[in-house]
Amino acid sequence: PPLSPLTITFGPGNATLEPQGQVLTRRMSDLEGLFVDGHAWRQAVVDGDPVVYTVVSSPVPEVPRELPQSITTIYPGDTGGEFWMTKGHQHPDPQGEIYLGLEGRGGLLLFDGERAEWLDMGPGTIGYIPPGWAHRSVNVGDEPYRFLAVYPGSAGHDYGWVLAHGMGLRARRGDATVELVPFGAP
Ligand code: M6P
Ligand code: ZN
Repeated sequence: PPLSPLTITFGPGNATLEPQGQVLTRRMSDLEGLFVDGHAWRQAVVDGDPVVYTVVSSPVPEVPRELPQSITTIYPGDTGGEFWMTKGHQHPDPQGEIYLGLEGRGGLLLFDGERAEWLDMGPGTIGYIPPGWAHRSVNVGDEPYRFLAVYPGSAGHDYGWVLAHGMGLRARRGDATVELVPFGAP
């Protein structure tokens, strides 16, 4: 049954949504095959398998016609110089999505199979993901990077698409700022 109208509030530090639905924790071991430096990835798994990001959802379910939301927190760090990031996905049912930056410094990497785009994200930035663009978020700062996502409940998550096609670019730790390099570069 559809949900009744409700309010949802940000928890302390914009870290959670209240009421809260599911909480997803992604550790380094969940990100196999995503960092270009596979040796650094494996070493990080052996060295404590850190939490790379969490996703806290509101109670609105991922079902057609509903409009679920979630807060993703990506912790700061890099693996082999590549900034910590989400797995990234494509929507099997191509539909748009919006991200609202809440805390920290991040980036939104978008790839449609040919063109790659990078959007700088921070508190108050709305990043728009058009239908058909795979998306990955990256923490490019020294603090947790948090954003709110709002997306159609029927959009779904295709992670295999990113493994097959890549994301066009990678975000590496540069001298002063983020360095974007071609996806296949070491
Ligand atoms: C955002 C939304 C979610 C997504 C999450 C983590 O909160 O886009 O749908 O699950 O980021 O990203 P990923 O699923 O790529 O790990
Ligand atoms: Zn999405």
